Amino acid sequence: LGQKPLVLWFTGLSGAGKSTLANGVEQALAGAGKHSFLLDGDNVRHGLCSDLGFSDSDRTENLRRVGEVARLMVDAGLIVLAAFVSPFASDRQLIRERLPQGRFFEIYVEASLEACESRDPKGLYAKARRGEIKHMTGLDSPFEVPASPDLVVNTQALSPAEAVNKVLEWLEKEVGL
Ligand code: GGZ
Repeated sequence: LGQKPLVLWFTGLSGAGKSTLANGVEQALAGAGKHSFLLDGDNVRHGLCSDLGFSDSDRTENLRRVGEVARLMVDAGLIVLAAFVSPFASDRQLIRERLPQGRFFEIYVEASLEACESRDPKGLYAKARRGEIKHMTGLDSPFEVPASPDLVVNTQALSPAEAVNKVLEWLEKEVGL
């Protein structure tokens, strides 16, 4: 295939821009003839994980399944882009450990809770503030900021196009993709 199979794991608050960024990177990789696959809450939580909600233990199980799928896809030679809130460091660490050395890269998509809440593309923060949904990450459910991510992309400081370029430049320079 002429490409290095690996997982790019995008973690961050809801509304931080994980899906937008991962989508942009996928488009660019496809344009360069690289075969990648995007996994995110939208395609996974309706099927593979449709039995799971947002309690701590359901999130852990969601991410365990996604991690196993990502591992199978890496075995098949793909570049996997995974965009999940993945709020717990232990869940992210477990996925890293289940992959061959040097095949898992953690990208922290950084934006303040205030910024994410003001974007609120799906109205989830507003719903949570009204008490209509529970366990909203950043409000009544924690987010553990990555202690040593492979890359940080701040979506308040960068435009969507700049954010994609930051990932692409890093991929070329540090990952050798
Ligand atoms: C966080 C929630 C919640 C709660 C629904 N907390 O911004 P989105 O909408 O499109 O992405 C979020 C997605 C989170 O699913 P994940 O599978 O990524 O979560 S985890 O990794 O923690 O398992 C958000 C929406 O689902 N959503 N309720 N309570 N995000």
